[in-house]
Amino acid sequence: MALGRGARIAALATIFSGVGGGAVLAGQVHEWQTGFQEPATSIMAGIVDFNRLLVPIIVVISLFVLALMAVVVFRFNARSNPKPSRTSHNTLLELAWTVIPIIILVVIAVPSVRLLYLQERIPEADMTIKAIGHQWYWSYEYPDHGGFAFDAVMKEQADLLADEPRLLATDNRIVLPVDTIVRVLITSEDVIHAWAVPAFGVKKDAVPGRTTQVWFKVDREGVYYGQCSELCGTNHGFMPIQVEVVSKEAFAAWVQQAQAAYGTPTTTGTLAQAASATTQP
Ligand SMILES: [Cu+2]
Repeated sequence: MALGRGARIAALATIFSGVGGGAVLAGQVHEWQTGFQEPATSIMAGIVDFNRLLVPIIVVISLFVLALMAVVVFRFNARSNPKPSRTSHNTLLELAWTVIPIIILVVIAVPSVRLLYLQERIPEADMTIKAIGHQWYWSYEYPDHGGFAFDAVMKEQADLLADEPRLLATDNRIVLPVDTIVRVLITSEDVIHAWAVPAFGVKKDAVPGRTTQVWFKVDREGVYYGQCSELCGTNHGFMPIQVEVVSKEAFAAWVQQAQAAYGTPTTTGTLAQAASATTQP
């Protein structure tokens, strides 16, 4: 589909305006994006930094190997090198091609394992929510706030608010407080899904019969979007995740409203949902 001139200029403006122009778009993809979304957690900032370390190393190694192959192809083919050398050992060279790769791997492994440790070691959480995957929507429970629960189904295009992106907005959004360590328990009631929010640097499989977990502490308020990231069936692409991060006061006010709106549940409700979900073909 051809973009109008206005849209193209807007897209370019977005690319070059960086953080400032991204303010509205924080937490979601934008046109012509090639890199990561702007990080909203320290973990995602760590992932961006690690990527910055890794890409130059990969590029240099790839170019070096390409250059070696070019030398072999052009200088040592049968025509340009009819009498091949019969050298079979070179201690210095053998030492170098063992030690240098080890050093490179250590340089990569240390920050990599450190980052993995920070991701996987769940700190003492200030609050916990539960995300449950269904074909094809997510439902959420707030066990620390009276245990209310709700479904989050993707909005049709006609229902979108002005600032909401297509295929990413949901009818009910998760609301969370800023600067709070949130633990998300993740499971599924039918097939394997995955709960992923790129700006938070989290992605974890939702496996039926198991509970997995992620944590994050969001630095700034805003609306963040994610998607199911495990092929889970026909509507896999239509079960987005929308998280609104607000001040602690606004969150407390929202909890009041949510408890009234979504009620207190609902072991029965959840079981009923489970039954209906599993009877689907
Ligand atoms: Cu899914």
